[in-house]
Amino acid sequence: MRNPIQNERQMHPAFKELFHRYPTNPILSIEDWPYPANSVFNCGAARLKGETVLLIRVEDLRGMSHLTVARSQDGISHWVIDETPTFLPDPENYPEEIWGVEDPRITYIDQHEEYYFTYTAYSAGGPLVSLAKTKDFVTFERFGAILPPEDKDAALFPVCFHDRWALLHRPIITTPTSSAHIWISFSPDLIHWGEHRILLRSREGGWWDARKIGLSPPPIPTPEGWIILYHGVRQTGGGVIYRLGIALLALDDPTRVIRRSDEWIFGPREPYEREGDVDDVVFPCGWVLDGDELRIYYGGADTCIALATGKLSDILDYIRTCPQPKPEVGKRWG
Ligand code: M1P
Repeated sequence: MRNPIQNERQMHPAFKELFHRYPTNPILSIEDWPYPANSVFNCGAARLKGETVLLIRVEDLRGMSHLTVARSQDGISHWVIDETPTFLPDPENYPEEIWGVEDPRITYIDQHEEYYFTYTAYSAGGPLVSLAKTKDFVTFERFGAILPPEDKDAALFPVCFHDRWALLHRPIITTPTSSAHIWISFSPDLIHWGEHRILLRSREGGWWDARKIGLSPPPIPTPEGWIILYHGVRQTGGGVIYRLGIALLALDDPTRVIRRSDEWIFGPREPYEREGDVDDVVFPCGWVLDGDELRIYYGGADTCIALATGKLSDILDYIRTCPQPKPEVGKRWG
């Protein structure tokens, strides 16, 4: 077994876990699939007519991804999976999808009574952010690419701020340090985006989130602010490790970071997170809030889908103890 020390550290009685893994994880894997494919992993999540709907990234046997829907009454078991791919790349009409569509993040927009989802379109020029919408996860309308490459890990806020929609995303900037940060941008119509600025930076040196960071599921509103979960990546001699951190943004001004965890709050521990097509990855793209229970659906080692649950009240208690980052004043670009 690999790295038993990490297990012991995380299981120490003084370590209060915010998220608890579902005991029979993974909840979905390729063995459940109705058609041949390589792996099923990062998925968006939504509630529709009392059901939980997952929009799941499926990697086919060529290495390219499409999205397939699975539905469940309890959000845990008895998944009904579409018999064939639900949302295939459409490179004839959307050439940016030539090498697949990946990692959807779903936001229900009350004002439009529709689900919008961002996804990574893998174009010949690199990964970029695309947008589509649906009412029922059966028929879909594409808007095409909304941000150029290289950019991914994007999600919409469900409301407008002074008549502008807001988007979190993660461009890769080529700098001497080659770090990647979470940015925020605004749009009058969900299609044309501007007012770009860095929101949250990857840290440096020995930090767990030093190599790059990216948004995980879409932001969730609470009375104390928007909760955002993000993945932080650390480069080690043995490869990369994807872990999760949390931050709180001001409710009326999401460019203002109120709190950010210093520690990661969830990381690869179980075999289905530690070993797979890409080892040591936990990668949520969707979560569902049901009362005080937050259910997080995440990809394990780019190979399966797992579930972890936490209490929103515990998460807020924890966030209140986190440091307040220095404002980004005067550092909008660099
Ligand atoms: O292999 C881990 C993840 O790597 C990429 O994520 P990011 O660009 O944010 O580091 C994506 O390919 C993601 O799908 C994958 O799970």
